[in-house]
This record gives sequence, structure tokens and C-alpha cells, in this order.
Amino acid sequence: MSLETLTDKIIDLELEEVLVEVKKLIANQVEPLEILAACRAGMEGVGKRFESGEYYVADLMLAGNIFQEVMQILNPVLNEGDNVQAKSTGKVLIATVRDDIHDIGKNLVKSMLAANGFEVIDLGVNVDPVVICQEIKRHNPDILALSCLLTSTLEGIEDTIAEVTKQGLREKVKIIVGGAPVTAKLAADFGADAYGADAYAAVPQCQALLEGKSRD
Ligand code: B12
Repeated sequence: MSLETLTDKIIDLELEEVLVEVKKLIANQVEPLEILAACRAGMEGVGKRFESGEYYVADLMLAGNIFQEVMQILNPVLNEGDNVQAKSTGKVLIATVRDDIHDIGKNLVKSMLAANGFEVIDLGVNVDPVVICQEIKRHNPDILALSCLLTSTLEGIEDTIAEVTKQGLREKVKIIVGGAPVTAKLAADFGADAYGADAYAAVPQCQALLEGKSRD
């Protein structure tokens, strides 16, 4: 049993065997972050099979379900330990952008932020820029976190930031963006304040945003 086996079992969509592997790895004290990285590598492998025509959308759905079942087991393990702080460090509003229904990465970011003391309000998936602005006015968050998984929905990030600016809210909220097609350069081009490559990067990035931000 190994992390490579776990990645391969995910690529092959073997739900039962994946869960057995994850439990064995946890029992053998393998770092939960390494287990998670192996799972994400598996999801990339599934994506490649989809690109090559070997897998269909139904297979992507199955992969999503497998990942979610893995997270049921991993979340409690990930949330124990030194990363957990008792106090709330700030309020984050999180959403997947318009026309995009991928939420596994967003949910992981949400869990990591919550485990590190942030209050997280989740607006769900396929959220229109206008709705995001309404929710900013309603909740007055310190940070807006946007997730995007499709190249075709990247403009949802750009449009959301434009709408936030148009509605005069840009000075009130810091913006962090992430997701598979997002890069640090794109984030900067879109006018975001920060970019996070994964859920772990999201925590220090959001902490830094809070430190650099003076609320009125
Ligand atoms: C599972 C999956 C689905 C599931 C999603 C289920 C769900 N509940 O989310 C379903 C079946 C719904 C789906 C649908 C589609 N999908 Co899909 N999907 C995937 C797959 C295999 C895994 C995604 C995933 O969950 N990864 C695991 C998580 C943990 O990783 P992550 O999302 O990248 O998130 C991490 C980081 O990116 C980051 N992060 C994410 N968000 C944020 C936000 C912030 C603020 C920060 C800081 C960080 C951050 O942190 C996360 C955790 O570490 C990917 C393949 C891949 N390589 O990702 C394709 C993929 C994203 N899908 C793809 C496609 C094409 C589609 C469809 C268009 C297919 C179709 N023809 O219908 C539809 C689009 C539906 C829509 N309108 O959104 C393509 C996108 C290609 C592109 N460049 O645009 C991919 C890349 C597959 C491929 N290689 O072709 N999909």
C-alpha cells in the first residue's frame, strides 16, 4: 500500500479500494496532507482520461463523489493538530464563480479556513457577480474568496471583481482567487489581492490579507 496506489485507485475510480487505502494510510500515520495530495493527483489523472476521451462526464461525477467520501474520512484528521486556532481571525465570503459548478476545491478551502479560525460564509456554486455584491453588503466580509475550475468561467472572476468595483465595494473587501486554471499572473491581471494554489496556501494568504487590511 502506498500513496501511488491510492492515486492509481482514484484514477481507476475504485471507490471501495480508495477508501480502504485511505484508512490504511491514516492508520500508518502517513501525513494527511500527503494523502490529500495523492488524491488530487488522482483527480488530475481522471481529468486526463476525460480529455483523452476514455472517460465521460459520468466518470467525472463519480470521481467527485469518491473525493467527497475521502474527505469525510480525512477532514477530522486534517483538522486536528497545530493548524487549528480557537479564535476567529476574520470573515470570508466564498463562492464558485458564475456558470461553474465545481465545488470540491472550494469546500476544501472553506474547511481549511474554518479549521484555522475564520468564519466562512459559503454562497455555493454558479454565483452571479450581482448576487456576490448583495452578499458582501449583507455580511460585510473581510475577504471574498472566488473559486474557478473551468477556463471558460475565468471571466466570472474578472466580471465579479468589476462588479464589486462598480458597486463601490472594492475598498471594503480583499479578494483572493484560486482553482485549476487560475495562476498568480491571472489573479494579478484580474485585479485580485491574492492567489492561492491550494487550500493550504489559502490560509496564510488570507491571514496576510487581514494583517494588511485596516477595516473602517
Ligand atoms: C470532479 C470534476 C467534475 C465534477 C465536479 C463535481 C463537484 N462537486 O465539484 C463534475 C462532473 C460536475 C464536472 C463537470 C464538468 N467538468 Co469537471 N472536473 C472534475 C475533475 C476531475 C476534478 C476537480 C476536483 O474536484 N479536483 C480536486 C480538488 C481538490 O482540486 P481543485 O478543484 O483544483 O481545488 C484545489 C485548488 O485548485 C485550490 N482552489 C480551488 N478553488 C480555490 C479558491 C481559492 C480562493 C483558493 C485560494 C484556492 C482554490 O485549492 C483546492 C484544494 O487544494 C477535474 C480535473 C482536474 N484536473 O481538476 C475536471 C475538470 C475541471 N472539468 C472539466 C470539464 C471540461 C468539465 C465539464 C465542462 C464537462 C462537460 N462536458 O460537461 C463540466 C462543467 C460543469 C460546470 N458548468 O461547471 C475540465 C476543465 C477544462 C478546462 N480547462 O476548462 C477538467 C480540468 C477535466 C479535464 N482535464 O478536461 N467536473
